[in-house]
Amino acid sequence: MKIIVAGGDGFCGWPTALYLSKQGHEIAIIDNYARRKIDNELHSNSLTPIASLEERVEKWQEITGKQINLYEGDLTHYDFLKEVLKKEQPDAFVHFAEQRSAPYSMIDREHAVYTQENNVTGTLNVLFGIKEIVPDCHLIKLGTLGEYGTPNIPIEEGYIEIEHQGRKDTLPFPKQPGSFYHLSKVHDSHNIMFACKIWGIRATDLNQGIVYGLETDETKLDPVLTNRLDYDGVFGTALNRFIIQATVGQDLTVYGKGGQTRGFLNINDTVRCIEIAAKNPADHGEFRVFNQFTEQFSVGELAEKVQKVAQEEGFDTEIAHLENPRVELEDHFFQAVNTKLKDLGLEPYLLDENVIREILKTVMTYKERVIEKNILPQVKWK
Ligand code: NAD
Ligand code: USQ
Repeated sequence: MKIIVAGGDGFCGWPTALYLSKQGHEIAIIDNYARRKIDNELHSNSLTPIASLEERVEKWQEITGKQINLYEGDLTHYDFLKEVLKKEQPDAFVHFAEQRSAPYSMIDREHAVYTQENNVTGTLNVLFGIKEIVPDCHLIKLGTLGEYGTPNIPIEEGYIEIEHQGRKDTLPFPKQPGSFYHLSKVHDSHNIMFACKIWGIRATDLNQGIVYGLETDETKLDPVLTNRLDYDGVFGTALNRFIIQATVGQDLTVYGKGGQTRGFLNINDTVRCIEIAAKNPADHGEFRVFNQFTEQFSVGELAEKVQKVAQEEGFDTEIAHLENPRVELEDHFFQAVNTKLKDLGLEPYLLDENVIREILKTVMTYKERVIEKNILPQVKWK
């Protein structure tokens, strides 16, 4: 298949591009390097040193003989996007290219506006581009499990059957997102659903949980192929962040009570889920939703798991319950359905102590790169 990976310089996109290339698909990456620029803005860095995208792609070709086409540009620039679509004629468009940090979107008005303009406009352009240039192309869009929030009922995959005043219908599952970033994904989902209905576009919305880990078989082939890894209070995510905190001797930062429960998956499952979606495209006019996570944990539970492994490895690791910078439930019901990807063949990598230990050993080799003052959360929701 010919597949465009938009956001292919990022944490999920880079290993996905390599994995799909290894499986024999023809890959083109679009990226505007916004994430690297945000590192400069925040005076932060990836824990791992990351080569330029040109160097990464050259190294991949040197090792495997496989070519990945590169397009430096912004999805919000429609003329640029149209040219790429005309040239590549993709069968699938994998869309990772968004501002993905909830805290970044909550810094101030400018950051909220940037997040929603970047994400919503980029996705609208992709929809119009598919309609005008490649109407058979399957859009595989990264949404987020947080679109649903934390309702007091089980979360279905996209739709729920409702009986109301004696009548029944299957309707989109209610959305109660917890940041301007998560809201941007809800707006995207609505726009995609509408475009499928009116133009017959085929789309899969992957409501992905929090991704942990960093390396895949492909990124491990050479240091130039190493993936980025975020740990700071703005882009670092639970679990990866806890593991890195343990290696530099900082307390694990559980916000509030720590009963916040989320869906999680290993980066090795992210790349496989994308291939499964690509190989099993949605029908024309179908807006298909998969909940892309493999297990659910509370952040308190994760901190305890990391503490145990870190202590076994000789670290003196404590858990700190910080005042929660976010507005969210800290103790709640959470039960989300995740059967559709498994029905299509996903065999999950589950989290155990050895997985945590392996990530911990990898991150230990880079711990001198940690800018410690960036670890504590600075952005508040209120
Ligand atoms: P990331 O920030 O590491 O990568 C995103 C990439 O997209 C970056 O390289 C950035 O430069 C690029 N980009 C952003 N806006 C762009 C634009 N307008 N035009 C072109 N390129 C642009 O993020 P990630 O962690 O790899 O996440 C990828 C996607 O998966 C995001 O949409 C995110 O919302 C979603 N997701 C991520 C996680 C996670 O835990 N990391 C979980 C669920 C969903
Ligand atoms: N949390 C802590 N301590 C920390 C960091 C986070 O207790 O040091 C808590 C947060 O308060 C929150 C939960 O852990 O309750 C998750 O926070 P996170 O920063 O790990 O993840 P989140 O902000 O939800 O965003 C991440 C990605 C985003 C993706 C989302 C999937 O950055 O791109 O969409 O995970 S989900 O959470 O399922 O919506």
